[in-house]
Amino acid sequence: MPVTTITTCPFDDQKPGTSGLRKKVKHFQQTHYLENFVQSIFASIGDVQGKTLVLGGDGRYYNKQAIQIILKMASANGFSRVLVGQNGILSTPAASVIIRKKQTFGGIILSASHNPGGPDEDFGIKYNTSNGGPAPEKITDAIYAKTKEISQYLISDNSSEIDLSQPGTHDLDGMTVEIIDSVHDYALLMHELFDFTAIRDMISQGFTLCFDAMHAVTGPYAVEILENQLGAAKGSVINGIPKEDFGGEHPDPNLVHAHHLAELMFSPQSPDFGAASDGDGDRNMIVGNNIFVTPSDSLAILTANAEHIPAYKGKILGVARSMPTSQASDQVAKKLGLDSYETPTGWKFFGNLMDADKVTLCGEESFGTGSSHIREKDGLWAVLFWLNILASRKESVADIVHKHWQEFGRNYYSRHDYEAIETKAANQVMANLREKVKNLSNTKIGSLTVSYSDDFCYTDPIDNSVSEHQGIRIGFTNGSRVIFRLSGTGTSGATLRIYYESYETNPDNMHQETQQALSELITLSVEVSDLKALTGRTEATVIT
Ligand code: G16
Repeated sequence: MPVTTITTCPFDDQKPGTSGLRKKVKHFQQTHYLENFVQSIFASIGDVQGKTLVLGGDGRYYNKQAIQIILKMASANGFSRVLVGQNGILSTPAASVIIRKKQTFGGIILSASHNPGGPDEDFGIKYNTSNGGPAPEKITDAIYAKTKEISQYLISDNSSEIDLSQPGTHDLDGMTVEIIDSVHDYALLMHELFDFTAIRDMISQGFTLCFDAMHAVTGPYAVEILENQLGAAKGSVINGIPKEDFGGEHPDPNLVHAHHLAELMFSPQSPDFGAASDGDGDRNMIVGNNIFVTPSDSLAILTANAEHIPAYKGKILGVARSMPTSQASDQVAKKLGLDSYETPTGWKFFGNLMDADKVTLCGEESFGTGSSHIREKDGLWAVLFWLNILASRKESVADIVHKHWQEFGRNYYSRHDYEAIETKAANQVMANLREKVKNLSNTKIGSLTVSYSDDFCYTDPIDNSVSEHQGIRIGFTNGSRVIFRLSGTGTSGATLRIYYESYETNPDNMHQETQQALSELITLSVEVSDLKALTGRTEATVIT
């Protein structure tokens, strides 16, 4: 086998963040940069000899080149087979489906998710283990340790490129490369989980929808499932062709970046249902005619309505949310007698709970919702879950949400992001807060009394692993919360995220404007954190 051993030196910035390693494309294109990280993955996941790997990405700029490099390295490191999505395309949830279905050793997903793409934008890489989920911290820590001591990597010196454009099988120095249909296995699983007949009937009776794929990976999946299989009118999927630069836009499904969809849903021309997904297809935004469903509410509503979905009826083992996600799902769990869990930010923390049959549904405020059908969040799955509920309840999105609030109370929720802050200043904000919260309990801030405040530390109930410094929490006696944390996915400077939540049970107060309802918390958060003095910032960059 023509294996070449290349001598290299460590880079000091290859610590995986919340979801793998994300950097600018040009950073990844530095000599040996990608290769060092890939070799560090292979060195950290056990014996790869004779094993099968899944490989694909969200189609962003540099996806195809990276795939050719990784194939040559997989071959040189001893993998026997790699399953690659056609044209290098695999949404993150589809990769998780394939890893699980084909029982592969693991998978490499190339994506910077909701971050912009293009030669001057972002690229990313992460490893998922055999359960189909993002590698847990013990593996990402091991990968990072390897990146700091790497001195060589292995790569095939075969100069030919594998044709990714057609399904088929190729040989790469004794390793089989199988180019597979990117959509097939995923669509099959969705068909097993949801009542396609009921959804198709609803659509044939005039129900209308708009799905914004944001020029990203979900386009082909959404066209196949929503238009071809469920009968939505042609053109119901917009921006459905994946582009390497996502059309120059930011493929992040929220009211700011999916504003065309938002404008449509709040106009007289609104269809009955709107949704969007992100760069790699794991996030979702749900919008009804004149109503935006917060991701936290969406998780709570899916949990409360699981009985409408045959595959989930009577089968919800528990529900988990990340710490900054609103407590709306806790209210549902309490009423339904389900266990609920609070984990740090990042999907990797849900995997252990699902593998141990503790939870079925989970979600994050950052437009991520999913279930134990895979080990990733799943944008289109959430859309189909909603469509199935709508087909079963025969009510509008707005009616379902309003009735939910009446029954469980409303958790007003918003996140304010302060992007590209100087890293030193952002670290100072967090360091000061860490000291401050030690002495806040029982004190009054404005009209509110602090009930608890801490730096969130999580002990995994399954393997007892401990994750510290997962965000500063200030909880008040009336159920409100303010949370501060630094993003682990950004690529320039630091992003400070401040999360706000208040809980309302009085039906007369359930229809306030969100920022208004949270205004006291917003003001006090800026004061408590000395934000202006330390960062010079007075306004959030993005509010979701
Ligand atoms: C952000 C979100 C997290 C999410 C993570 C990865 O992380 O806040 O909730 O788990 O992105 O999501 P994706 O894979 O869709 O990018 P952070 O650390 O930037 O807050």
